[in-house]
Amino acid sequence: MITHMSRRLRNTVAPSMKSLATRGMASIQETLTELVPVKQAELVALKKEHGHKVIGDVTVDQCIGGGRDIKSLFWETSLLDAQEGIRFRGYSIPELQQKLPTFKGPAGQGEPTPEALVWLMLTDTIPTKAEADSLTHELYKRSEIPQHVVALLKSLPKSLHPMSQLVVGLMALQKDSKFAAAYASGVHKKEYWKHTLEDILDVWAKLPELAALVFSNTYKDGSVGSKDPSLDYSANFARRLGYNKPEFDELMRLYLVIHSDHEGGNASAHTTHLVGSTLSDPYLSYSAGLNALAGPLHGLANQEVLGWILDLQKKFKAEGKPVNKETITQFAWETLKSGKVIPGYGHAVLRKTDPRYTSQREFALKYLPDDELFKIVGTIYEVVPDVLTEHGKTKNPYPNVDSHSGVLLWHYGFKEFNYYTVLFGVSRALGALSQVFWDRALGMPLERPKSVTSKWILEHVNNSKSQ
Ligand code: HAX
Repeated sequence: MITHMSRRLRNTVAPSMKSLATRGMASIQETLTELVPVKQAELVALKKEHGHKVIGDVTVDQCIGGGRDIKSLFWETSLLDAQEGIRFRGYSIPELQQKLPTFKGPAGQGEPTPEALVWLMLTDTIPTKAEADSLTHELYKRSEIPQHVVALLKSLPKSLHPMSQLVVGLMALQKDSKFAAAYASGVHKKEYWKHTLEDILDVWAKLPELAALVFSNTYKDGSVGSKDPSLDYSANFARRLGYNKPEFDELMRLYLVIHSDHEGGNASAHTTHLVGSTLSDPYLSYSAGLNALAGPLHGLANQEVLGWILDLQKKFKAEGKPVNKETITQFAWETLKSGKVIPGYGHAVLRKTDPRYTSQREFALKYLPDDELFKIVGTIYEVVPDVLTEHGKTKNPYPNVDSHSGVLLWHYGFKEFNYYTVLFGVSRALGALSQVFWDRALGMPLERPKSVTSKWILEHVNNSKSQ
């Protein structure tokens, strides 16, 4: 309904842009210039008409239990359903694969590009191939990293976790924030979004470069592979990391698309949004989001999964036993009994197998069906849900996105698994900062929910009982 309203309003608000946008030739900046007043008007109408209506209650359990399912965040770019999984602007992952432009051409000629998905998340419209390509070009133009940041990253100890190195690099880039400069010069709040967009495009463009530098500084000689303007965002990222195979480029496209956004309540997205709500610029906001992503219950789970599988293999090899359903079951119970979680399983919202897991499994069935670790991941899936169900604690015994990503990378020789969360970090910027753009464009306020004490809760429930 909102999309229809957008189209109707768009036709009246900016007739001069209509012809360009209709022909699919407008740049991302031009398209958003047309769209922002439309979405602003829609939000005003939504608040005016429905602002007073109730969309949920809060229980004491929710208040002290991590806020599960409390509907108090506004997030436009994606929506997560507990049973079905994620939809980006209304499209499931298989639908994105059918509809979004690819590197080679229109939809269907391989994996969609993350640039095409970004266009969709920002504009609520499936881009033409020309539009997606224009964004690829825009990002390529902005990808250079200043020398002071290169030198800073080189000065860091190799033993500093790659995620911490990435955050240090991003924070150092903040010196060039166009939003911070515009704010300091007293720009009118109506103009914030334009400077925010500039920063966001810069951050997206430079993150793969930073990530490649972090990779090389940590594991290689500090030099990165060369980039090529005829390639897309994902293939250039792969080249910078030292990978040169079209199949790996396809994996990178899939990886960057599926990790980009998972509605607003996950810790990395929420943190980015929260920090951004103070008018911290996108560099500061997303650095905070990366710090949240670096926790083992969130993005770091992808490195933990690989470690878990390798430990399992090592243990049974040493004992002269095969890795099969029985030994994996034994290992899973040992993990649980030692007070640890089984990484890659469970979710705060999902109650079924994560469709991001399924899309990676389909990729593996297509490109690496006989890979040893892939087969182990399949066997883990056959036994761990039953183990977790018998264990009786987790609300969702099924695999999440992190349970599959590492083995795909490993197959292509990408074995530095302490680095895997950095790849997630490059991807999550796409969704979290698309929303930060809309936060600024819609003038979203400082985020400041109410906290209460245990004493307040007791008084409140006792008073409610007596009423
Ligand atoms: N292994 C063992 N125990 C688990 C578990 C798992 N995989 N998943 C949940 N549990 C336990 C919880 O630790 C909790 O135990 P306590 O009552 O002792 O605290 C209990 O089951 C209930 O938890 P829940 O309500 O099912 O899950 P939460 O919403 O609290 O937590 C987590 C969701 C993802 C953090 C959780 O499932 C987990 O720790 N999974 C393993 C780590 C992981 O894979 N994280 C990545 C998640 C996806 C993501 O964000 N990627 O970036």
